[in-house]
Amino acid sequence: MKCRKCGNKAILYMRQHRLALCRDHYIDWFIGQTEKTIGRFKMFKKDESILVAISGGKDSLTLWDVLLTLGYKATGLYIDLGINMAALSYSKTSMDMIEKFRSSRGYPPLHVEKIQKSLGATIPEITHTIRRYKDKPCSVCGLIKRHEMNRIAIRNGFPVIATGHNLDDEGAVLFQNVLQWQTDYLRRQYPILTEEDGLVRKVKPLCRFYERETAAYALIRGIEYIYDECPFSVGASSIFYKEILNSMEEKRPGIKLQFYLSFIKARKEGRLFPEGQSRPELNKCKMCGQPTSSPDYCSFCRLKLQIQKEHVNK
Ligand code: Q46
Ligand code: ZN
Ligand code: ZN
Repeated sequence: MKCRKCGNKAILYMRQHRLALCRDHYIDWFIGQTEKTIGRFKMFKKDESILVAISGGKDSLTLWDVLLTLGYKATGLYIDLGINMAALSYSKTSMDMIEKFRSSRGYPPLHVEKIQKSLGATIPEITHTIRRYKDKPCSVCGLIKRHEMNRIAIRNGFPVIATGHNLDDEGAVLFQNVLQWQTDYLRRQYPILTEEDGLVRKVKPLCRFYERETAAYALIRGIEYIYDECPFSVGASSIFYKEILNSMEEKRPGIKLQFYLSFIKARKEGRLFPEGQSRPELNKCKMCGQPTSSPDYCSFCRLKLQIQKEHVNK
C-alpha cells in the first residue's frame, strides 16, 4: 500500500479514515491531529505550563513527545505507586523508561511523587491490608492519582493537567457508563474538563487516536516504553469493554471512533445534558482543602487517616 501524500511505501493503514501513510507523513499527521484537537477544544495556549501525567507507557510518553515537539512547556509528573511485586517491578521499570525518554529528549523537567511518602503506603500495601480495597486496586489507585495530580498542579502553579488517554480508553469507559447509565460519570466525560473552584483543568489531547496509532507513533519515534501491563490490570473491566469494541471494529471499521465522536458531539450540542443541570455544590475537605461531596474529609484524606490508624505498612 502507498502513502497517500507521497506515494512511498505506507507503514500504516487506518481503515476508519481510509488513510495510508509512510513513516514521515504518519508522524506529521499524528502531530497535526493532536494540535487540531488541542485547538478545537481550547485545551491550552502556547504560553501555559502543562503538567503531563506520565506512567512510562506508550500513550503518556507519546503525548509528552508530541507536546515537546510542538514547543509547549510540558513538565512530566510521575506518581510512583510502589507497584513492585515479586514477578514484576512495574513501578521501577516505568521510572527507568521515563528516564530513558528524558535522556533522549534533553531532560525535560519531571516531578516525581511517591505515594509511599505522601500517603504512607503503596498500592500493594493498601490492597493487602484495607478490606474494602482488596478487590478494587484500580478504584483506590484512581482516586489517589486524581487527588495527587490536582494537588501537585496547584502547588506548583500549573493551570492544566494533560493525560494520555486514547480513543480505546475513552470508548471503553463510555461503553461501560452507557451500559450502566452512569449519568454522573457521563456528564464528566469530555476531552476537556474546565477548571472549577479547587480543581485544575484536565485535558486529553490524544482522545481521537486508536491505541494502535499511539503505539505506531512511539515505535517510529524510537520511544521505549513499558510493555507489561500493571499486574493489577488483570481482569479489569476496561479490558473486557475494549475487547468488545475491538470485535465490533473488526466487522465495522470506524465504529469505535463514531461511537465516541457522536457522544462528544451530542454533549457539545447540549443534547444529553441540558444547561442548568450542573452537578451539586462541593464542599472543601477539612484536611487538604480539595473539593469533595462529603461534608468533612475527601476520600484521599479518609484513606490517609485509615492508613495511619491501621499501620498499613508496618
Ligand atoms: S496503575 Fe493503578 Fe492502573 Fe494498575 S492499579 Fe489499576 S489503575 S491498572 S492505569
Ligand atoms: Zn509519505
Ligand atoms: Zn482531603
